[in-house]
Amino acid sequence: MTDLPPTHRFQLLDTITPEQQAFLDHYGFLHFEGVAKPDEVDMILEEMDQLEQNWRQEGRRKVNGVPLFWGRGPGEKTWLQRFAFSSAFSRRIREFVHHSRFEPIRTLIGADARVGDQEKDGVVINRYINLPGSVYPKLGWHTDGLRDLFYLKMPKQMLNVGLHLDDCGPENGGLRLIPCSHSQGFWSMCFRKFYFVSHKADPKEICVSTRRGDLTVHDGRLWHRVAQSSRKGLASIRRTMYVPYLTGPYQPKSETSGTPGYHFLGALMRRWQTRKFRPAKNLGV
Ligand SMILES: O=C(O)CCC(=O)C(=O)O
Ligand SMILES: [Fe+2]
Repeated sequence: MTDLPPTHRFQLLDTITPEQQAFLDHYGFLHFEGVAKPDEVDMILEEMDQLEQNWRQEGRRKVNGVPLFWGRGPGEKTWLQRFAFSSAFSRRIREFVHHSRFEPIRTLIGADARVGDQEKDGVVINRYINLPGSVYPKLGWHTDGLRDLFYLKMPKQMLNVGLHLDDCGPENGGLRLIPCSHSQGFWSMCFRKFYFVSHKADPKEICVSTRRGDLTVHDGRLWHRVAQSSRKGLASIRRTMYVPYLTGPYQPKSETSGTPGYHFLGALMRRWQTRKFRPAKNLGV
């Protein structure tokens, strides 16, 4: 149990404190303030621009079998809205995600946990924008654990670690989650919401208002969504970087790896979402 309200923000120290552990056990998530410094966030944003430029030149649609989400952005060019395996292609991002300050987060997941630079979807960077043609203005209700089923595994307890690269208050959409929903059992995890299709606000949800550089950790069984911004265009940009910490056998992906099943579902849904807007053939997957 914890006496703290679900909107409480912690400082990341050398270890996870008993208070932080109790908060995570109870609510299913933790929010740490100012974990990345402003120049580190700038560095990640620069690396993203470089990766986008390289992949656009190569005409890349997938990395290690995982689709890149090309959509429309503020300019004329197609705009990359989901970067997979970013740390495998950027030395500076790789060095950052392996920094010793994340040790308490890593050991929270397991004494032998590792950053999955080459596994699952790698270190993913999401770039949301609200404008016509955006393939990623929002993300419907889901738990991250159920994705494991597509990897033909029962969902294990897993924690999802996200670095927030923009200031984002409720008016800009952002992360909404239902505190304590991680402990409601398998039935609720499967059927409480219509996976990825439902976007409706829940009376029990809270908005995770973030500042640039904040870190959140959420239990993979927790129900969450990303709300659409009430702003339009450039002012609605929201960027997040998710770092997979994995345990168990090492299962690296390569360019010959197949596309995970849930990405076919996602591609269909993005097409549906952007059906009225088809400016170029090379959008989507
Ligand atoms: O962008 C976010 O904060 C959440 C993204 C998310 O839930 C996901 O990719 O599974
Ligand atoms: Fe998620």
